[in-house]
Amino acid sequence: MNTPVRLAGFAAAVAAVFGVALLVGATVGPVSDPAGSTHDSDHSGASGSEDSTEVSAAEDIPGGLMTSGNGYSLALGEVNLAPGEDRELTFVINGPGGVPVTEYDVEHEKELHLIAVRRDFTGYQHIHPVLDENTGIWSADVDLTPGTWRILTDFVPTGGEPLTLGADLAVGGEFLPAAPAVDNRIAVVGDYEVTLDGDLRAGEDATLTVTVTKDGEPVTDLQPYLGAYGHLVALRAGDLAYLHVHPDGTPDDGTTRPGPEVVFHTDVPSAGRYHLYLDFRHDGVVRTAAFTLTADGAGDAHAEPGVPAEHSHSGR
Ligand SMILES: [Cu+2]
Repeated sequence: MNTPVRLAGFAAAVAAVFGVALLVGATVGPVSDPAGSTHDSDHSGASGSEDSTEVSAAEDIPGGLMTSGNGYSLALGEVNLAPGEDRELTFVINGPGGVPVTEYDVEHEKELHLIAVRRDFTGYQHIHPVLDENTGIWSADVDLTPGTWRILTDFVPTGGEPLTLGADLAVGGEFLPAAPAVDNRIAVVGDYEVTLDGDLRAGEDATLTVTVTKDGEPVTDLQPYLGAYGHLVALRAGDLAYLHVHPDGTPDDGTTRPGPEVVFHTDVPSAGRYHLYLDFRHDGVVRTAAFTLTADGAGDAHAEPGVPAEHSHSGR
């Protein structure tokens, strides 16, 4: 019962902080009324408008930025890991009422996708932890270098909405933060060279095409991985927001070719730099190609309240 109220308040707070006009639909007009927004509790009794409010509020915030959302929370077993090689990472997803979730829907062939990315983007792992269905405890072996990592969990609790929750994890040891990234459209992974074509523009649908070659020859026999010929993750520099990327076509649709090109669709919310990680499978091995792209456009509408958007460009 509290969730819709809390989300409505949160949505209003976001609107107030960022000056964003939330697309919450006509039924929730009072949210955009500054006078009554943050304390408006009328929605809790207005059955029928609650669902649209919840969904819209969730859609306006990119995934992975929050540790708790929609009544679910990510709780890491340890938030500081000692230096060493392999480590076991454990966590639970607590659901409504604080009870660990034990049932998940399968999405992209797995019940939960875990992305571990070092905050300076020098490390990335996409792994699939194992669930103890009795306790709700997930566990995975990770091999993380020293530094601060973001752990992102992408899942669908059975009966709930798709959700990506994130939490920081510190790994002990000496480390040197990497220099800021530069744009990079060509990734070399062993004998493979992968190029990325297409441009990102804030708030607009983008088509990204990756082309895989091995020893200079186009690869035409990519193997399915997670229900597609590639799996692409996009993370926003600065806050590591986790953005949805959809593959164009599936291996069994009769038209999608197994390389050398794989096409994806995405929609980034703001201008600025993004890090993209492509997992692809060939000769039975999954490899990861990393790219960096800068989105242009007027997507930095999240300027300070009352400050004209032009002012945010004064440093350029
Ligand atoms: Cu996965």
